[in-house]
Amino acid sequence: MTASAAKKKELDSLKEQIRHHNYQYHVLDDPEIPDVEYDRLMRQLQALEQEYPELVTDDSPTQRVGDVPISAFGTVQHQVPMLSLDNAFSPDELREFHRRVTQRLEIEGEGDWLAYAAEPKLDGAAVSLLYEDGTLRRGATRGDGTTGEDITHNVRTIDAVPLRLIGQGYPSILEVRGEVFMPKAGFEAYNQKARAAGEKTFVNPRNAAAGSLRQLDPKLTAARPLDMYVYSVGHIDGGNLPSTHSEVLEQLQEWGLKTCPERRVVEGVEGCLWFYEWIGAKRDALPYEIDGVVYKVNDLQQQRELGFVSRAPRWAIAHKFPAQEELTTVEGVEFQVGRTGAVTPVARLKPVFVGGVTVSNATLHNIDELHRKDVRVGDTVSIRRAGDVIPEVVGVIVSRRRKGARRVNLPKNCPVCGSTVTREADEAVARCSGGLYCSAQRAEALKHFVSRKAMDIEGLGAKLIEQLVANDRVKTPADIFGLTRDELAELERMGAKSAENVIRSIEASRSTTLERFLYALGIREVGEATATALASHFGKFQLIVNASETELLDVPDVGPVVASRIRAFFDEPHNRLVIDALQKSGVHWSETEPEKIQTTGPLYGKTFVLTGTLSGMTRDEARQKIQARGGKVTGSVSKKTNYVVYGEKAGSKLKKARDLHVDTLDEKQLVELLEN
Ligand code: 5U1
Repeated sequence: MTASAAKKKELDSLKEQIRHHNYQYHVLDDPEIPDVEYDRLMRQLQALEQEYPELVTDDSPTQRVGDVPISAFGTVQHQVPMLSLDNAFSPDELREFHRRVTQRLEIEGEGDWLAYAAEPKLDGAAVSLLYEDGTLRRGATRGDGTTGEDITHNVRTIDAVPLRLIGQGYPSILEVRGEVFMPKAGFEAYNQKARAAGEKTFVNPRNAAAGSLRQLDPKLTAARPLDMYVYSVGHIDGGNLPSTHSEVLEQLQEWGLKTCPERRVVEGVEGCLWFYEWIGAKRDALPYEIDGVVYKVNDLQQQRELGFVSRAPRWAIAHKFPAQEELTTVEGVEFQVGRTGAVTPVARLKPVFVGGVTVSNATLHNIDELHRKDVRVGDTVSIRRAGDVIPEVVGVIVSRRRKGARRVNLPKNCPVCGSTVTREADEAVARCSGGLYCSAQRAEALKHFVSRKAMDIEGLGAKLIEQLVANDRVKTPADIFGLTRDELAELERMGAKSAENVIRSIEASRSTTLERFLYALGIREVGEATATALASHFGKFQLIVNASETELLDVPDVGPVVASRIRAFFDEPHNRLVIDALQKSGVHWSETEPEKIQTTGPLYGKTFVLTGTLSGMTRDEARQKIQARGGKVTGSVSKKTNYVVYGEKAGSKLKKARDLHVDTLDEKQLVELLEN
């Protein structure tokens, strides 16, 4: 073999391996190797390709993101039209559809055995992918169903879209269709980042997907967290497919294309309705947004018999969920004050039924967002309520704006306590400077204090706290422990029995744990995990109160910002008074010895950061082992860090380690170091 033939062989083998791992990771959601190993393979391939540019092929895993933006989208003619779906909005409309199907197929009786393939209807953008001899040649939008736009450069950047099919037996021409979507987590994270940076947010995951695909620069698309499920086949040539829709999808999955895992074959209308209920119950927990379900006659021969009407097949229907977006009018904009003083604009709305509930308030997030969307009192706005997410104003229907619609500005003073509202230069959030003088902040702090994961005082709900704060009966958390049954019984919506129950919960909450107590204090940036880490590191409350920022940085998960917030909290005399009062009123917990910080041992003087999931031990066990040998484990990577230990799905800390040239250890290397 010549040298270059040997290199080509090596290159092909690397590409094959990477394709296999892409499939395991993106399609089957079952990675076989850690991310770092995948990165190594990828880097090996890149290095080889750099050395032998003549061996770079279009379907190489390194060639997802092109260098050059395109100047305009070309058009694509769909050989087989991309159809749309008829909708059913009720079980009766679904029954009507089934009746039409059975009648056309000349099925006698109810046809309640007829097989339908049922799938979620994703809220994304329909896309066609064309494979020639297994290589992705073209990606296109649906357009008007006949003519779409060429978005090949962008679909190539989506990890779930294979640049080459795997396995065998695919037709020489295989065109598949499916939905490109932005998973909920990616959508929320993108919007949060955009909001904080004062940039435009996406109105919903569908726009996010469609907008991302319509970028001229593929680098922009590559930075968006897009995914794709395929759900049908368009044009094929030079090959055969199975005879039912469900088997076709299984076959596509075997060739490396990703299909929605939440799909079932069901029988008749009752089966379809079962699926609708089943997926509806799971809807909020699904990682992607759906707006209904799709039922398709499963047998492809029957599909052909049924045919089409205008642009929609007679063999499929979308059963829609109630709308998640609706129009209504803004009756006012008020500013709410949260636990940490954040002043948030909230639109008061003419009540509207959306996403299954009546909505009369919607968040506008912050004043910049309100101004960017230019929401005015009197405007007609689109409201979105998806799952258990707080309803939000998507945008204004400017064409319906009436004369005199009133603009809204950030108040100079807190609407609750009158203290000055301030805003730091680099923050989108404005805050009331009143601290615990502000009754709104007090009420929110108290609601947090009694909440389930904090002191867990059952029965002391939001309404009750608001009453107690309004009549100045409770000013600080310590006052809760002085409440009597009789005074509670006199409050609105309380009786002797409920008052008795609340008193009993207050009583029980006196005996708590150090981590719950720390969390209950509501220190900014100290969530449950940090409270637990502080408690197990220091063991004793007073040690935390007295800890310097440097000592706090020794706690895993505590970085400089968190350390300074903790220090500032305990430096505030007012907070110390409240803590004293709480302890005097009998709030107590058991304490432990602080974790031993060794001053000797083979790892003495070395600082470690742990990231990702380890397989042979938990991160906590790894921390204990390092500490037992004199090492220190901290939560954030800096130039002073000696080692970053990474497990699977390691994230930004590993990247930071590489950026700062900090040594990294995988689990095996850590074990070796511990054994030395
Ligand atoms: N899940 C799914 N969504 N969706 C959309 N299947 C599906 N099928 C479609 C469309 C437009 O059309 C086929 C019936 C061709």
